[in-house]
Amino acid sequence: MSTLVRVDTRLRRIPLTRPWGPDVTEIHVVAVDVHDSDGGVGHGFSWTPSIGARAVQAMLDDHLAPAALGRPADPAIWPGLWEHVHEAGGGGVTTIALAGIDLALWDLRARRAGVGIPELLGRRHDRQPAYGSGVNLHYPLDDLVAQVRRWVDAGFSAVKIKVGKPDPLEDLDRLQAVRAVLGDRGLMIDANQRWDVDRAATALELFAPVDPLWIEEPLRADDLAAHRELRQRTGVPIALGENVHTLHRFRDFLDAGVVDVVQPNVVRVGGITPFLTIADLARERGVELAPHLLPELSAQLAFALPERTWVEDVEEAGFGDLGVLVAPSGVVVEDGWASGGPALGLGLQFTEGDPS
Ligand code: SMN
Ligand code: MG
Repeated sequence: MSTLVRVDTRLRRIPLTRPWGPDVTEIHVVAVDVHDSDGGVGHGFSWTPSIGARAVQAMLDDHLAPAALGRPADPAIWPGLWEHVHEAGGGGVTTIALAGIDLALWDLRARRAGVGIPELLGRRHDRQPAYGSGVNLHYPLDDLVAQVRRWVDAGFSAVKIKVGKPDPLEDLDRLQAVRAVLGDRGLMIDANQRWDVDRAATALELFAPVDPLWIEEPLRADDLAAHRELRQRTGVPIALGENVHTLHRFRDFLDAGVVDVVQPNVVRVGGITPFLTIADLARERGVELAPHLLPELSAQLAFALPERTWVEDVEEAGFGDLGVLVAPSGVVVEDGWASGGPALGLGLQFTEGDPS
């Protein structure tokens, strides 16, 4: 087995075509290249939309890269690297940074095998269903309705919009306008941790006429006790996981029986290696999995999972759409389905761009 001889990182600031909020005009990627003793190179990345990109890069440069050198160039080094940085937190900056190396090692492995990631993992689907999604709480109602029309015209069978306005009656107005455009297509709603238990229970009762498929992150993702309480007060399926960083914490939520759809973000949990373990755990517990965001990567994993898995397609947020990839990933979202995949490796190599 070859060993790691070099790890390079590069921070990229990526302007968004349309801001995700008044203060979110760009997102951040730390491109990570690993080099092994046989001259192989793997390309991975860490991603953090608005908070902590320089901290992630420092975690990689100061701690993960030095600890990785000399170890086998294989994703099996994940537990040792996690242990190494755990003092700084079991999840968060540590796992986001670790994902950069893990993804690069999977890329290297797939390139060596001469296949794309879905084939390396064992492809089981040519396509998986995709839903249209937008960071749109700040959109005026007309813009929101126009966005939902675009998704309907593009052939999506389900869409997700934000809720969590100070007045839930305003959310209800927006939801009713969206429902009128959607007909009986699926409507997921996402509160991005904005409510407490009382507000969540009240809002969900109010929203019953629009029949949401799931409520995503109704409460602070750290607060398991609050989720237990909300579970008693609503019948709306609960989705969460984009702010849960470890297998252990996913297990807590699953064992408490408070989650219907788990949504690990492959980068935030530390890469493909832990993502697959979390997917196994969800399957064991009979709970649906819907990977968070990063469609060009999440779709590749969904193609290799046994179950039908939603792929989230956030408008104007794919790396290809944002023009930062050396070559297209090969993942295509069309007529409400994700299909395709890279011919070789992960297919997500970032252009040089401006140094920070
Ligand atoms: C979301 C989170 C982070 C970045 C973009 C979008 C959102 C989602 O919560 O679930 O899509
Ligand atoms: Mg969300």
